[in-house]
Amino acid sequence: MTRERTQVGIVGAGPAGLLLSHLLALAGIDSVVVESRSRAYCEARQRAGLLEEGTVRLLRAAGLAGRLDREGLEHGGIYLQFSGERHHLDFRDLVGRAVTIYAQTEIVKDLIAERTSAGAALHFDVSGTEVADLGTDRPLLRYTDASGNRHEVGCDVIAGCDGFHGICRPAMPDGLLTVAERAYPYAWLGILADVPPSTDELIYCRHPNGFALHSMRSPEVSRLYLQVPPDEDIEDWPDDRIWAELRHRLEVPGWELEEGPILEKSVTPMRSFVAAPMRSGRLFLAGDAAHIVPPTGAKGLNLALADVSVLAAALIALVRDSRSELADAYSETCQNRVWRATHFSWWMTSMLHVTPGGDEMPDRNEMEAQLQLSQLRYVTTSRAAATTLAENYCGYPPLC
Ligand code: RFL
Ligand code: PHB
Repeated sequence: MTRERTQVGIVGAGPAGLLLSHLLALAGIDSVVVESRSRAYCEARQRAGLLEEGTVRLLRAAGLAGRLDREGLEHGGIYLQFSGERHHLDFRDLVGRAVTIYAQTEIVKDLIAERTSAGAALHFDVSGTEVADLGTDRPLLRYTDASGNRHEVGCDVIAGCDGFHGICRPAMPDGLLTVAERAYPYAWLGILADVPPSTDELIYCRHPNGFALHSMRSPEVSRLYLQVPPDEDIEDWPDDRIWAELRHRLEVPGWELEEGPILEKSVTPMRSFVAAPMRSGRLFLAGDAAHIVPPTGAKGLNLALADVSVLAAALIALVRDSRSELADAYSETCQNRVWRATHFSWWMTSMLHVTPGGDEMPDRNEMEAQLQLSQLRYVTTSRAAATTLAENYCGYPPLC
């Protein structure tokens, strides 16, 4: 076993762990990041695509926005579609803000490139990650590297940035965490397609067959989603069926959906999950390790990076200046934003998805449909309601 020392041990090289390592380095604090997947896997994993303005500013302030500023697509609003009509919500007019399309894969690539060129301790393909002695002021991070050598890193603090299925949340003391959770009776089938987007801004669509979303990755590549049952087998969705269903749900008179080769497809179940507190002694959780939202509000990545901006400031004060006020306030500071995003994501999800099983319960189905349509008409005709959606979609409270 090789014994080492660092100031902050970071589990997970997703957007949260990588950005934390970078922000700490800017303040002269060293960290060790361990990641169970390969670098290639982390850089290719298809996930989020939409950044709030505050997230873009955070990345810019951290010196990470060179490519984002060149390649990101700024959107001043979204389309909401229902009953065969497409309505535009203009965020610039409503709240004076915009959002940016820039894929999570690209943020991860930018961060890995920066960390690697800075000579950071960033270890991919590790196994057997463990955290121990969390109640002491010298917690331990253990892992086996890609060559099979076991390491033990003595840390001042450990940051659990290891996603929903990681090891850090389960390592919190028994009985400490309060968990709020909701699983939804549907999933998203997502595709990445080699075809220019058929829209200038994202289309969120409620259809009797279920939700559909037209998003994008670049002027050349489209990203689209369909609501499907939670246990759906991707094998039941050959490419022709996917395009036919997307055409059907997204149809409006005078508009055509361009089709192209499907580069990737997958099914993602949806859940809301919030664990608190996000800290126990010298272990801090950030991002999906502490909370998950359904993707309808495009909040998961933004929340993860917002956590990290709060956590970086708290750890700099704690580790460099021996001041604990920000660390003591960390969980509560984050939870305010987390719950706002959790509510907004649940609300958008409930307004746009169709609960399965309606054939057996036509009254319930009719009630759900009419409530959704009423809410959608309200949001697209009342400036007050549209402003509420815009303010939340663009990020509330604004990050900086
Ligand atoms: P991640 O990205 O899951 O990274 C955690 C990392 O930890 C590693 N790991 C371990 N490493 C070492 N040892 C262990 N024992 C480990 N266990 C796990 C994992 O391999 C992984 O690399 O969490 P992080 O950094 O908190 O980032 C969160 C975001 O990835 C997530 O919230 C978003 O992708 C959610 N999301 C969206 N968020 C948005 O803000 N806007 C969007 O438009 C958006 N769209 C989406 C989404 C998520 C989706 N899926 C697939 C869940 C669309 C989809 C379809
Ligand atoms: C995406 O582009 O992947 C995306 C955009 C908006 C969402 C969810 C996902 O609400």
